[in-house]
Amino acid sequence: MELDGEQIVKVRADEDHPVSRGYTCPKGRAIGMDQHRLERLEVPMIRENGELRPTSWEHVLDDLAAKLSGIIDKSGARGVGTFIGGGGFLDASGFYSLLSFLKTIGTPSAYSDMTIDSVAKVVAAEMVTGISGLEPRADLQSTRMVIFVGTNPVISHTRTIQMHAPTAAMRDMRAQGSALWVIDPRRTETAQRADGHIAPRPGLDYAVLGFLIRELLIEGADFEYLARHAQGVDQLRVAVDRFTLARASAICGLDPQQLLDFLAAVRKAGRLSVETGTGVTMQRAGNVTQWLSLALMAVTGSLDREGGAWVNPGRIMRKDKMDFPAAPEEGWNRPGPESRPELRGTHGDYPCAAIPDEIAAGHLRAMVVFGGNLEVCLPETGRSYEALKQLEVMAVFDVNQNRTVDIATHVLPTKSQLERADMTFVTDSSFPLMVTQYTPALIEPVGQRKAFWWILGQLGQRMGIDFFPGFDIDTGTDDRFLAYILAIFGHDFEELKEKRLIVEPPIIGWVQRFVDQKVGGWRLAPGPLAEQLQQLEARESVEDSDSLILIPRRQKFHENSKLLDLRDPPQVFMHSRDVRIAGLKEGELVRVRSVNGEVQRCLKIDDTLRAGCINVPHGWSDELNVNRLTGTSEVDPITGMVLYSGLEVSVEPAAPDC
Ligand SMILES: Nc1nc2c(c(=O)[nH]1)N[C@H]1C(S)=C(S)[C@@H](COP(=O)(O)OP(=O)(O)OC[C@H]3O[C@@H](n4cnc5c(=O)[nH]c(N)nc54)[C@H](O)[C@@H]3O)O[C@H]1N2
Ligand SMILES: Nc1nc2c(c(=O)[nH]1)N[C@H]1C(S)=C(S)[C@@H](COP(=O)(O)OP(=O)(O)OC[C@H]3O[C@@H](n4cnc5c(=O)[nH]c(N)nc54)[C@H](O)[C@@H]3O)O[C@H]1N2
Ligand SMILES: [Mo]
Repeated sequence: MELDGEQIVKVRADEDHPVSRGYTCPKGRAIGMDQHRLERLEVPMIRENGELRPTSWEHVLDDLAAKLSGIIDKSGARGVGTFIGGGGFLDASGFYSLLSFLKTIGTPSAYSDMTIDSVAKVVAAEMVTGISGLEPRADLQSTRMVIFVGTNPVISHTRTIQMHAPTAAMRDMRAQGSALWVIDPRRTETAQRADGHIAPRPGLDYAVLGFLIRELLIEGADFEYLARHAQGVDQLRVAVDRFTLARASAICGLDPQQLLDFLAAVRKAGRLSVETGTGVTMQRAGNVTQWLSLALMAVTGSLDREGGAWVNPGRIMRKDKMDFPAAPEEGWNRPGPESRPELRGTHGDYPCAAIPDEIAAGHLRAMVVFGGNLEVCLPETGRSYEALKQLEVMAVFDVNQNRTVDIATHVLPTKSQLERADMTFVTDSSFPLMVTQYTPALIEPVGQRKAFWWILGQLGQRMGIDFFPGFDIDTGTDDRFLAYILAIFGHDFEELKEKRLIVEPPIIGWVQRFVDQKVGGWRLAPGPLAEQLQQLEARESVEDSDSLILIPRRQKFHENSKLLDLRDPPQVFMHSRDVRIAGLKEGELVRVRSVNGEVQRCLKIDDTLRAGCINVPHGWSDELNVNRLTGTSEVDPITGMVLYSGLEVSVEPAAPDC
């Protein structure tokens, strides 16, 4: 960062950085602009007599602590809920603090992005491997073939493969002889750089994977490996039996030759890694597709093996050194919240779809929102946003003003990324390398912003609860808090602080040992998933439907609800064929409708989309919010995940110009 006093003038890449290799993405480059936004939060605020007003830290903390304690005394701990969003996951100390808060007060009302993003991964991994949330990762140096399903890393960069320099990494991989294939109804920026692209009708990827598995189990599977390390091979064979070449190509709307070419590429590679993204986890068949992607890796003898996919145990947590039990075949799950018992909890969370009902039932009376923009990210905006307004306490910890802050009762401005010392921690097990990086604070906090850990610690003192045993918040600093977390996991902070970046070689084989010893081999056909696959057959039509199918897409200059650059306006993207059929014109204002609501945006033709699909990218607020179209009632029966991909919508003209 080039600084002029406290002003960020320029962001440049570090050419010598072993991970980024001199690359930055638009999100990183916009960090200065984000820091200096006009609408940033600088002082605490409190709602009194219906109005949100600036106040002192003393007053906001006293009031919030008294209200939270009152709710816990009267309705029990479940009355206090938490939500952690994208801004919270990036703050190592903050994330750890929120977990301590949840655990110490003992509330089950934990919500997060997990259940509106990729909870299918958590559950499918539990069922197949016994380990929750395990994400096999391509080894960029040695994987022979990478199949991207429903992910566009050239734009999104993260969450799936976490490619820090995606185009360079893909170029290097192809140069070293690895094959890159993409399954996506859109010819994405990633697909344009791959060896092959399959564009099935949305939501039917499982048929493509099912076809590959079916054929490999006839010829090309690693049978010796399966005999030693897997169970349920016969049940898997039965489950995918209906995906013959003819049927799979008909229901997916594909040329059979494409599937044969794909199969030949898979057989040639031998080992491979399947990287799935939100295009998979947000669709109706999310769990099943996730399962079959794990099964495809197992069938090719690629899971946790050289040349295939490895599993990062996290450089800080080191799951490979921990002793924990394997999840049962049905996965870990706990009862759902009382108002929506059918929405089972997963990974310590209740599904976000339950929030409006839990508030209406009076079970959820306070929400602590850490780095999440609930107005934008939750399904069925009308219902969710109105419900949040009914809360007695809506405490928002953020750095910027937005429509979630507008309805808060307490606003607690926290230090931004540049104002706090921090380290990679929460998501380190999904990195493509075993790496930890420390960064000191670069600038002083603006206004009265405080560290999240400090704010929670202060609340604890007022509530008579110690959230951080052994840590003195009165003398604490960001560095001391990081040292406190690292000590819990047996690491030395001083070493990290001095080196700034520690990279270690990948650890391969630890999951295999776990699965052999504690599970008795990969469970290739978990009962609940085989049942879901069976049920999907009823929806498999070989006819093109007349409805348009809404699918997600990330924008390059937008980071969820953060607009980074006006080059990315709020548009609806449609194929020219569909535009013609609907009698629309590019550049006009269109109204997109679903059974849940409507949204109006400007129309743009995009022939990289498969005809029949439509994109209304997420991240826009208020009238432009795509979540006006999504719902809280149709949810996945196993995970409680809402349908963000695969929704039927219609489009009509609204006005000749935007
Ligand atoms: N229809 C539809 N809905 C979706 C999606 C979709 O594709 N379609 N995507 C879903 C997915 S995958 C996700 S992850 C969610 C994302 O939903 P959110 O997690 O709500 O995502 P962001 O918009 O990134 O919100 C981050 C918030 O954190 C704040 N913030 C940024 N930095 C900091 C910080 O350092 N400290 C604090 N305290 N706050 C900070 C920002 O100002 C912002 O208000 O949305 C989900 N919702
Ligand atoms: N620039 C930018 N980067 C981001 C974000 C952002 O908002 N902007 N958000 C961040 C977050 S929170 C997340 S979770 C990640 C998400 O990262 P990704 O999962 O890579 O998200 P997308 O780039 O939307 O890619 C999803 C792809 O799925 C495809 N798709 C939709 N439906 C289907 C389907 O049924 N089958 C198949 N096979 N494909 C389908 C879409 O066409 C799209 O190309 O990105 C992160 N990075
Ligand atoms: Mo996400």
